[in-house]
Amino acid sequence: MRTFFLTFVCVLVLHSTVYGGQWSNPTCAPGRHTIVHLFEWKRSDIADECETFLGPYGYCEVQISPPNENRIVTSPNRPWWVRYQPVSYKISTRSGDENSFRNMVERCNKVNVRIYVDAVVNHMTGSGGSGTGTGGSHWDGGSLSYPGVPFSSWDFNSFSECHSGDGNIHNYNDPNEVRNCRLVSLVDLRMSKDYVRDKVAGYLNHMIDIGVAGFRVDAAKHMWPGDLRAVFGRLHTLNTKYFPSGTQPFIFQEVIDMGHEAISASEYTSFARVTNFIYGIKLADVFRGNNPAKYLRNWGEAWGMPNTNDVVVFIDNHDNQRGHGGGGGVLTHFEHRAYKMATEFMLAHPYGFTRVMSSYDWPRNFQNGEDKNNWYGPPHNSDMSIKGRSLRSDKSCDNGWTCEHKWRQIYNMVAFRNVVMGTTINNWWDNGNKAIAFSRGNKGFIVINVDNSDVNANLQTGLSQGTYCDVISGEYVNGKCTGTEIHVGGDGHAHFHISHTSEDPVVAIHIGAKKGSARKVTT
Ligand code: LAG
Ligand code: CA
Repeated sequence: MRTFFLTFVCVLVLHSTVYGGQWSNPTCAPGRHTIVHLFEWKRSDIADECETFLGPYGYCEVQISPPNENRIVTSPNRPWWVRYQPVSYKISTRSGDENSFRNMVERCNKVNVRIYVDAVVNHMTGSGGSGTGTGGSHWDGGSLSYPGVPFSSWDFNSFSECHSGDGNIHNYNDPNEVRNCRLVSLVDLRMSKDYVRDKVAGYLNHMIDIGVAGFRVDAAKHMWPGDLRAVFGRLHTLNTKYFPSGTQPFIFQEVIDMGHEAISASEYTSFARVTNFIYGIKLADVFRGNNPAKYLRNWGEAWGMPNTNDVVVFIDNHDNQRGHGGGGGVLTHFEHRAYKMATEFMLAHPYGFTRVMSSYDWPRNFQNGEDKNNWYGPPHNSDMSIKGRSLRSDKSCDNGWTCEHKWRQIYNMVAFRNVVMGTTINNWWDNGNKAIAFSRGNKGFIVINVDNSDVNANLQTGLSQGTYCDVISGEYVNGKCTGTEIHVGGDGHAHFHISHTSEDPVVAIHIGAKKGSARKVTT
């Protein structure tokens, strides 16, 4: 009897290891599978971008910079990071006011592109100082007064919750300190209080009702999983003007877990997704040629990463591309050749829910390994308003905006991912070193050469006979390939020659860019 009971319990435990929580399902329109982070963009530019580019090219959704009122810092002059210092939950920032926000949400949803909001709810401004925020609300970081919400000193963690001595976080091996003390001196909300939970949920619900489809939760590691669950439990389902009734928002939590701290990402994955920070670090190693690409054969959970349904993956984000939040070492647009390869691999591979970064340029200034200019805000006009992104004829951006999401090699792989979704990796090939290839079922095939010799090989693609357009060197338009053509024979084989000195040593083909059939960017 006892053995039976124990077995029964064990089976139950095994079965309860299900992946993907209540808020883990991406809320994309059908056939779309990738987020683009339009870091610091103006609302009106995002709306235009949804209509003219993101909709037609198959992106699922935009992660937008925090829309709520923030502190104004003029020394240094309007750094990007002030957007992570909330003053109130009024929608009013340099990116736009509530009207422009509503307009953006409506126009993007109409063309099947969703909006995910970067939610900064762990803290308010830095301690000390006072002033007026971007929406005209007063704030005082000394007396802890934020009348725009309103929050007062009762709503913040104090020395009764935080025992670090000076109130700041120092010891990342103490979960209590990480969650109840101040992150880089930012005044820490007491989320154990119902009042605070209600105010935060009220802010998120306001945006859900307008039509947003999900949230990136900033600094989630610095909040108790139970508190977050309690806030998420108060959220409305999505606006039925755009979504089936009963749809839950998609939530991914920023938990920087490199595997050597007391807090682990797994504390958060039973209810929503987490950002996978190890992912970009490991791929940087491979695509800089420091770890042979052949090892990517079992890329995914086998590399010590969380379950595929529990993560959002990315090559770089707005923090680690400039040495903040989890540090540097990742590939960025500054290292464009390896960056494109890593992004192409990410989008071709089934692991995780993918996010593409879209940045602006800044003049890096390294002194003793540290970039002294990593505070630079977005391109701006002389009155400090954010500059619009102008467009060049090849779709790329100007005015200081990098727009990685509009690089042909990247947006064509966003479509590749849509077209092959639901298939597994087959027909793996490698040269025993740094050149690899694989198919996604019988729908797509990619060859990547990180090696220092050419790939010159006849490979099994798994695809049906015909002529395919390589979507890295060009694309499929008006029935023609603007780049290289790849001929797949009746036996599924095709010949690939990829020079190791090419700027883009990659070939990718899929059934949505096969000559003679309909062009497809979604399914
Ligand atoms: C994050 N993770 O949990 C981001 O990875 C991190 O980049 C965010 O900080 C943080 N959450 C808070 O949302 C960013 C900048 C910081 C900046 C902070 C507040 O990385 O450098 O701090 O936003 O604007 C700045 C100064 C600090 C100062 C603080 C308060 O850099 O020196 O103590 O403001 O005044
Ligand atoms: Ca906290």
